[in-house]
Amino acid sequence: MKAYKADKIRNIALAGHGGCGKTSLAEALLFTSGAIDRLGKVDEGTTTSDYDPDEIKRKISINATLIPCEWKDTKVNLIDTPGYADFVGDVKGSLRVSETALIVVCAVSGIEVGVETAWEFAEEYGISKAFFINKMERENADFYAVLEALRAKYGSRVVPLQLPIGSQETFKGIVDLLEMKAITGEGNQVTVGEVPADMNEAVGRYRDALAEAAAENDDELLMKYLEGEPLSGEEIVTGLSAGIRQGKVVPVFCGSALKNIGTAALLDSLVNFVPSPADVPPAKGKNPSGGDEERKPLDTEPFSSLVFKTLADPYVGKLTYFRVYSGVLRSDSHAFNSTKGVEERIGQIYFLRGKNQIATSEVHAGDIAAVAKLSETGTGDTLCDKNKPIIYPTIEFPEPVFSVAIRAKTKSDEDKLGPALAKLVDEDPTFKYHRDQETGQTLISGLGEAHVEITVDRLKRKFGVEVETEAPKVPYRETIQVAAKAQGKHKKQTGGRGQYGDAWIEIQPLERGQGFEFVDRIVGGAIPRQYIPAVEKGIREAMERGILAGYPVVDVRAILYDGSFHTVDSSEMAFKMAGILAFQNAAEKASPVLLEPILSVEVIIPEEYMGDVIGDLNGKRGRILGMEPVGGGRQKVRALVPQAEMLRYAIDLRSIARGRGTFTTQLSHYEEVPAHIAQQIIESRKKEKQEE
Ligand SMILES: Nc1nc2c(ncn2[C@@H]2O[C@H](COP(=O)(O)OP(=O)(O)OP(=O)(O)O)[C@@H](O)[C@H]2O)c(=O)[nH]1
Ligand SMILES: [Mg+2]
Repeated sequence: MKAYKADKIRNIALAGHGGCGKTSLAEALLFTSGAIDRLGKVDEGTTTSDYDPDEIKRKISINATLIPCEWKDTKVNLIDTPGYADFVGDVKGSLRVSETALIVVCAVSGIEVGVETAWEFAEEYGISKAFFINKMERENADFYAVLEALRAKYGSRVVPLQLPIGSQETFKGIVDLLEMKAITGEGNQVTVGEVPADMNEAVGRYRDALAEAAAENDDELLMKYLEGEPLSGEEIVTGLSAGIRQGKVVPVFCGSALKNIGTAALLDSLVNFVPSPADVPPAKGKNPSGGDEERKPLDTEPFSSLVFKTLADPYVGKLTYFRVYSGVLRSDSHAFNSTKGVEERIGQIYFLRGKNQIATSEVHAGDIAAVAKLSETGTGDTLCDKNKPIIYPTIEFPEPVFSVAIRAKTKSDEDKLGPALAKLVDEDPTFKYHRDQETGQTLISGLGEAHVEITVDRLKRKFGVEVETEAPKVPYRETIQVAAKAQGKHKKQTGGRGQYGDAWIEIQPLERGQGFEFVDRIVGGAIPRQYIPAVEKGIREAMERGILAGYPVVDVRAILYDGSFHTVDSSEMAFKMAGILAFQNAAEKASPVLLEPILSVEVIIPEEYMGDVIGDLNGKRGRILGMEPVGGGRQKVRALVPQAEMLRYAIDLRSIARGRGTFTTQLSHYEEVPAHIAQQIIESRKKEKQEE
């Protein structure tokens, strides 16, 4: 593949709801453009884009995949993104480096949450948008219903450039509303003919909408239009191109990815209408001293690029995908990672098509490529010319919201686990892991159940590490409610030298969050100085072991006020034992209770789900603190909810709010567990201990 210049490149991310046909469309576009000579199928695991074994197994896209094709001397860099919400990280990264979001909508299901998400991200990045209404040949496909729903939701700037000829089983092609021609047939085997007579009314209506949208982007055209003069085809094209580039016009295309109908016309439109990297404003960033910088999309500017994806390969190493904003990068050279302030050696540069790597000697401004084995560079970093550094804003990824605990199956798995997890974090910015100090579990976290499951699969497949998963443990704690005094006496006389330690303590409850306090009130040498730290050590050890269910005891003051010793038999060891016994004896009398972590939760949902969300949180023993509108018809609900009830909230919220909700949690404080629930926790903990 030759290296293209900016004005001959189109960077287009395919986004949309899960299963709307993005991958199938990408495959059809590749086939129509002649990039591949067999049309693969998602259901057979043979597409160019879904080549990853996890994707083939599940028949869904998990990773963003780069699939360039060439059409009319233009390179169309398609990036196929996943539709399933768990993998939204790659959607963000891909849209960030594209000029256009081609949002695929199912002609049967219409606007689903994945459509809304894609639209919102595209708005956030200020890039052009276009719709492709897919599955036109399917039963119940209804182009006009979907089109009007899109116009109702996103405004009259949403205009079709095409109308379907036939529908469902009779769907056979499209009418090009600009050329006023019928284009029928499969792939690039198309016939151009007259507009069918029975479509005149619809064609007239939507051509009008098109002219209106075109006129709105050009004052001269607008005058003409308002005076009732018809606009020429050329004028409409000029007005529309400008409108699409500025995001003021959102064109709608249609077809069938499965039957490969409409793809040649779509490629024509993408080449003709959506912006090239040369059509958009210069890329903005900062220089390392904090001042503003920008780069024009020209080969003559200093090199600059943004890393939007990293793939961890156990054999080849790391593969770094980057989008060039300015200048040229050559194979076997160097680049400066301005985000981290380190120089990277650049080896062979590749254009990628699915898993196929096509070596290239250079990559130009506006294009997308990949390079292997960078040592420090991660997703979101800027790579640039060391002498002209610029730092582009990094990519913001959603925080993980769902965790499971993992346990290595064997000792050898255990040894490999740490490094493997670190590599997974490199390739997936929405994945995190950490060891919970209190429960001792290793937790892995992602955006949902499927995400976490796939990560476990990846651990095994890519790094040969097998783990078992289990529910995260809640880090309960224990405390006391009233003060109590007790003696701890450790005395043993078994031949030779004996052991003797004797301590009297009082324990008192402290405020929540105060931890542990030790007070030494020994007077007159009842316990020799050197043994007092040993008593404290014993108390601390007993607190770690717990009273009721083996959870650490917190918020206690222990006062050591009396004791006795033996000149020969006393030792540090004996006084530590005395401390342990004293605490255990006192704690039993101090009305111990179980404490649980309470999370401060914020949920953002469209207004219509507010009642259900609040009802559900109440059912989870939550306390609603308040709600407030946050714009876009959405509400933020704030609540305090026990962590034990929130372990699967990512899944619950998705079903309550049909994927339209987000939430964050943060540890707030510890509170007493209600008695009946505490009883269950204590019982199950006992069982656990017996099994150990
Ligand atoms: N009838 C019909 N089915 C289609 C069409 N396009 C895709 N499909 C089917 O829809 C299913 C999902 O297609 P994909 O191409 O994997 O959809 P996707 O949008 O890439 O899905 P995700 O990557 O998981 O979000 C597959 O069974 C396809 O065969 C189409 O035009 N018509
Ligand atoms: Mg897909």
